Amino acid sequence: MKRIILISMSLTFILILGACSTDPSNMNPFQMMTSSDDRSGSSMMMGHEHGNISLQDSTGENELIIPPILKSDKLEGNDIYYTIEAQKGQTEIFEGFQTETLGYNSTFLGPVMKLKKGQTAHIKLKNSLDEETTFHWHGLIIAGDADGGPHDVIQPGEEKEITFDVQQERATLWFHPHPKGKTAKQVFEGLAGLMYIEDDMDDPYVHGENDFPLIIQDRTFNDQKQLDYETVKNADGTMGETLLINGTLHPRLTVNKEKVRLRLLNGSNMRNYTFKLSNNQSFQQIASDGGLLNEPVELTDIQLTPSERAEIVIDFSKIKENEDVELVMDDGTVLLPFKVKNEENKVQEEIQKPQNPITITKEEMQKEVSKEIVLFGMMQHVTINGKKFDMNRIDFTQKVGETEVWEIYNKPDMMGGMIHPFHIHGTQFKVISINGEDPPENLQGYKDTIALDPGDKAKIAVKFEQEGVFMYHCHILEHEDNGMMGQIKVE
Ligand SMILES: [Cu+2]
Repeated sequence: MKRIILISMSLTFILILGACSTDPSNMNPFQMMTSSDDRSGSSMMMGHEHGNISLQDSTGENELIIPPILKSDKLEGNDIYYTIEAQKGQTEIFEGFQTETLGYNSTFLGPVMKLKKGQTAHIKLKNSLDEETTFHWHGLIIAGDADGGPHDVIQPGEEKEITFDVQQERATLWFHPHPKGKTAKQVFEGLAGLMYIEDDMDDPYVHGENDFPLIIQDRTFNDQKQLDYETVKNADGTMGETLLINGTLHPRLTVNKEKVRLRLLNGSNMRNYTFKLSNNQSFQQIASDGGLLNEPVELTDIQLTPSERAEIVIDFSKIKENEDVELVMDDGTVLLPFKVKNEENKVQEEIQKPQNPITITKEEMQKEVSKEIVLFGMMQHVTINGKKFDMNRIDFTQKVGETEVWEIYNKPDMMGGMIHPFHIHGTQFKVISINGEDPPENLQGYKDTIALDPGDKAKIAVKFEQEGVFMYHCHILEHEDNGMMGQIKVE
């Protein structure tokens, strides 16, 4: 194993050297090698061993911070008004230290914005940063001009209002910046918030009581406990040794002996997580990126790549007295110890299914492939269909309301390659097959991101409900910033 790593590292080195001699804008290869040495730990990637930093266990000394629900500015019938402000600030992540951070309506991360199917949302976007940014609604079905892609830049000190109809089923979505070449840095520094789409159906879970969002991120802090992105960045995705959940260092979560819903969001720049419970207890996945699955799926572990979400329900009434249970990674890294209160077991109703969960039909999923996407490369040399992102080039077109079948291929490179999470803006798609096989049950719901292992070929059924220019890209944020992105014009 060690030899393979050595060979793979020297190959990386040769590749980097070769690359740098042709492209003077690349990072200094020695800098890259030194910033990535002594990085080890569980294998998050296939092939590329460099850049892998192991994550420190959570000691559980701090109770998890629960993001507040954002108060609307106004609610008039079906019209709801919100203000989202991107701002700079200082946050006490480490006791006794002030860390320079970014946040939405706060100094770090952001609140939960709730929208209801059928509402018209009016969102005032304010940029109080000292750099340009955009406001992208990840997973939201929305027109291209309100989607917050790299075209929709808001300059420092400026504001803009967007209006859209909420037309999708209940789901856990999120929002983050998407400025060209700067997404990774701004997310790393703290810009990320949650958006819950709701409907009129009863939901037995209560935010902060037995319904908890978990924004899972890894970060590197310097000796002064600052986030110094320029020093720690990695062109294949920046990892850190410090785990933050909802911005909480060493989090723990106190729960009752009852069913608890966790809304997991992998908000990391590049790290993949396979989540499980330390006692190997199973849990139910009830929702994926785009909302509720047709049926809950019983699992003992679940992988989420950057930007993917899953809603899971854990039954804590099954925990024995004095049993320690933790949310862990597949390598045993402790992410979130649970403190189970020995209170009466509450009876909880099952969550109701949405009325109309299907918008892409089985027949539409039988169509021939009409778009082929090839993901390839590493570091600065990532491409889609052999090309780098060009804001002035439209790569594909598609008609509004028409379902097409896209084939996505993660083409291996000489070192094997790595997992690329492929994301499409402005829509929720269905996975038809992965390498010719039916997707696992928990990938049969609506998705906006699909993780592809090297060599994987997936077919997905994609329909856009709204017009405009939309991005599709790798959600390793540094790959996105390095041009692993294309544009589709929907008309
Ligand atoms: Cu990628």
